[in-house]
Amino acid sequence: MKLIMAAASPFARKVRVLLRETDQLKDVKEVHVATSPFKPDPTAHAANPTGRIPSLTRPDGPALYDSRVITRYLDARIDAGFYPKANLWDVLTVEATGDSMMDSAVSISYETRMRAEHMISTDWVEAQWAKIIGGCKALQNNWMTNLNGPLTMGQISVACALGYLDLRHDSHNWRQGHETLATWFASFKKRDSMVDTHFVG
Ligand SMILES: N[C@@H](CCC(=O)N[C@@H](CS)C(=O)NCC(=O)O)C(=O)O
Repeated sequence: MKLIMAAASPFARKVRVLLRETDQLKDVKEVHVATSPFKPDPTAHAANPTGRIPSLTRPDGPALYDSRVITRYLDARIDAGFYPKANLWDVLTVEATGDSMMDSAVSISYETRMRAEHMISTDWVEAQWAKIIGGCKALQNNWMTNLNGPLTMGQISVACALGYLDLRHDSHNWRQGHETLATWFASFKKRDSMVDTHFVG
C-alpha cells in the first residue's frame, strides 16, 4: 500500500503515528508529495479526486481518503483496538476535537502563508484561533482522564494537532491557560512514533 502524504500535514501524521504504533509501516510505503489548495499534486489528485492528503492506495479497492477513514481501516485490518468498543463514542469525539483543531490551524496557515498580504483577514485568523482554543479548553476540562488512559486514535489526533500548533503557530502560545494539556503533550510527544514523525520546516 502507499500513503500519499506530506511531512508537515497533521492529518497525514495521524496515519503515520498509527502505522508506527501498530507495526504496520512494513506494509505501507510513505510517498511524499508537495500539494496545495492552489496547485494540487497529480499523485494526490489521482488518489483523491478532491486533491487532499492523506490518501491510502490499497490492493483490494479504490484509494481511501480522509485521515479518519484511513485510520479506521488500518485499525480494523489488524484488530489493533485503537477504536475500542467500550468507549468508542468518547474516542471518536476526542479524535474529532483534534481533527477540528487541525482544520482551523491549517486554515490559518493557508490564510497567512498563501494569500497576498492585503487579502489576509485578521478576523478570519482570530475566529479560527478561537476554535482552536475552544478545543484546548474542552480537552483540558473534559477529556484528561481519556487522554491519560490506554492509547487510542483520540490521543494520537490531539497530539498531532498540538504538534502542528507548535510547528506553524507557536507565537500564539496555545499552552497559556492549558498547562495540564501541555504537560500531557510534553510526555506524549516523546513516544518513538511521535519523534520519528516530528517535522521541522
Ligand atoms: N479531513 C481531511 C483533511 C485533509 C487536509 O485538509 N489536508 C491538507 C493538508 S494538511 C490538504 O490536503 N490541503 C490541500 C487542499 O486543501 O487542497 C483529513 O482528515 O484527511
